[in-house]
Amino acid sequence: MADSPAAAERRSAIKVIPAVDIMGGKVVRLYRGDPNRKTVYGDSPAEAARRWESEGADMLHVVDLDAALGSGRNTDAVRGVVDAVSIPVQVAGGLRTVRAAVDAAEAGADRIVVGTLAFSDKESLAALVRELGPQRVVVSADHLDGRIVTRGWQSNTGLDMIESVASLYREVGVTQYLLTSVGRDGTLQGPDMSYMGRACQVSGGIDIIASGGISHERDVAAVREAGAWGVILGRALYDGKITIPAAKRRAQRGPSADGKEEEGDPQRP
Ligand code: AMZ
Repeated sequence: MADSPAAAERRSAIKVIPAVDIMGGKVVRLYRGDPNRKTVYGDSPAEAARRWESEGADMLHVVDLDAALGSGRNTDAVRGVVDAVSIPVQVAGGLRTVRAAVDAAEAGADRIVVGTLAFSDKESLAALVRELGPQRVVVSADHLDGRIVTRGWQSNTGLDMIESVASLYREVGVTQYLLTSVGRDGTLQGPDMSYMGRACQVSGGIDIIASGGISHERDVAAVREAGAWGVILGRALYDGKITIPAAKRRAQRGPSADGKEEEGDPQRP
């Protein structure tokens, strides 16, 4: 579907969004969401958040992994991130009731990300959208080969991801989506362009944040070209394979950004 001029303008530079995933109070990355394949990157989520802000991040994506997996909560650490930075922060993981999500918003989260609630309780999702407004509610469409997974990615709902996004847009008025390719997450294999592109085609009225597999700045240009509104940087950022300034350059549309695209691009392994 063609963008309106306003939507095209809005999409001129996509948002570069580092992830701060928290487990046991520490900053971690998982491999394909597997809690047994965890890399610890630091003891202080707030410190990581301040670093990404100082390097130019547009906003932050904070995930309470223990809450998403049902193994605890990192409420203070999440609050520490929200309080540490002045850029917008979206908070994810374990927000499974309207009350919990609204509480997180009232504690300072600019946007609330819900996965399990969105795909198990449409009424509550609608209530949340009414309460906070569509700009502050992000549905996490985490998928394995196009099927929605929930509950820390341990449960495959069998729901078709593209159809689900389309129906939540039409029926509930959700306009913000995080699209995580679970099979790519933490693998540095590059984004899943096929599902990404299809999700971006659902409607010009929705914003898609691409997540999972981003390994190089050229991946940022690829998801931008597919129509994404934003991109999550995870393991590649923590491993130093990508920097925020480089990602931001590729996040811009236009010849000056694209003209440099081939410079120094190593082959992905
Ligand atoms: O890595 C995982 N196993 C994982 C993860 N990163 N499981 C869930 N999540 C994230 C989702 C989403 O942002 O990408 O947690 C959020 C969803 O949590 P919930 O509790 O709303 O389903």
